[in-house]
Amino acid sequence: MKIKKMLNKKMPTNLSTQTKPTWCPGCFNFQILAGVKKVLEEEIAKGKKKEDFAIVTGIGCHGKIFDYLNLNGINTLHGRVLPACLGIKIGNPNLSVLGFAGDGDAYAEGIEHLIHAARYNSDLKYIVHNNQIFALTVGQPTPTTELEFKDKTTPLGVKILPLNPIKLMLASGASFVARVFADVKQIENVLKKALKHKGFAFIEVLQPCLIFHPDISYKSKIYSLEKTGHNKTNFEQAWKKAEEFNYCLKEKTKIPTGIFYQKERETFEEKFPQLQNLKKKGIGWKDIRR
Ligand SMILES: Cc1ncc(C[n+]2csc(CCOP(=O)(O)OP(=O)(O)O)c2C)c(N)n1
Ligand SMILES: [Mg+2]
Repeated sequence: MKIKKMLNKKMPTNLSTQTKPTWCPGCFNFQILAGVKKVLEEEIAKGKKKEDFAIVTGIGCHGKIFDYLNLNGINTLHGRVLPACLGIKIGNPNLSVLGFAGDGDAYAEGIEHLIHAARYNSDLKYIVHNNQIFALTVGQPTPTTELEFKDKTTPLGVKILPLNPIKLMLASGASFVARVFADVKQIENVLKKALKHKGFAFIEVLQPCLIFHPDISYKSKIYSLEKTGHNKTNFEQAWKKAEEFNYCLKEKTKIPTGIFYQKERETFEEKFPQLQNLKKKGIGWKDIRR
């Protein structure tokens, strides 16, 4: 009787793998991994199956998360996380698809996909590990590196104002736009809401790179939008909040975190009846080919 009770009780599924992480000790990627794992393990404990999820990662330090999460997916080409996510979603719209990209991946090589993913509003969750640097290739500036940052490839310092991805996402029609600091609790909180959101959810994670972009003063500069009574359905308010941080850290900089904007609208999948049929039947691409 006792054993039966134990078997009936849903145990949280462990999404860990045997692979030993090769991230630097103390890397903020560990925080992202822990937050994502916790949320997905909870989803599985509540009744979802491991097979209901698919992950896609890019190339870079962030991309190693693929090896540390025991889930199906693709470790794709640099900059091509979103097309791979969309392909998986079209193939099987019943899957919950999560993409992980670096800032180089998302805002340099893959920027064109990001704009269209926001427009399409496919039901994908996209997490950008923004350490403001191409970390795996040892620290060259990306489109969100701050002014005057110097490295061997840019000895005179960055002279071009960084891209503001929050504004880009708002302007491109994203239905869920958020930013968090790389802290387990913040990631958990926003990812849970993103999973409930029907449509494209963009989550930028501000993440110091301890080796090539080690400024950790973010932590003292961030504040929670939720606590200021921010109205996330108000586009103008979201835009104003997005303008507060231009990705250059100064003494008085304040960085808003949390959900800037959320408004559901028809998804990419809803626009296509053939995808709706697949969804109802609960089948994937293998079944269509038969
Ligand atoms: C098409 C292509 N261009 C360049 C590279 C070289 N490359 C590998 S990792 C990397 C840096 C990745 O930076 P980012 O996406 O920010 O990830 P991070 O390492 O910072 O997590 C680059 C440029 C590549 N693998 N493929
Ligand atoms: Mg990076």
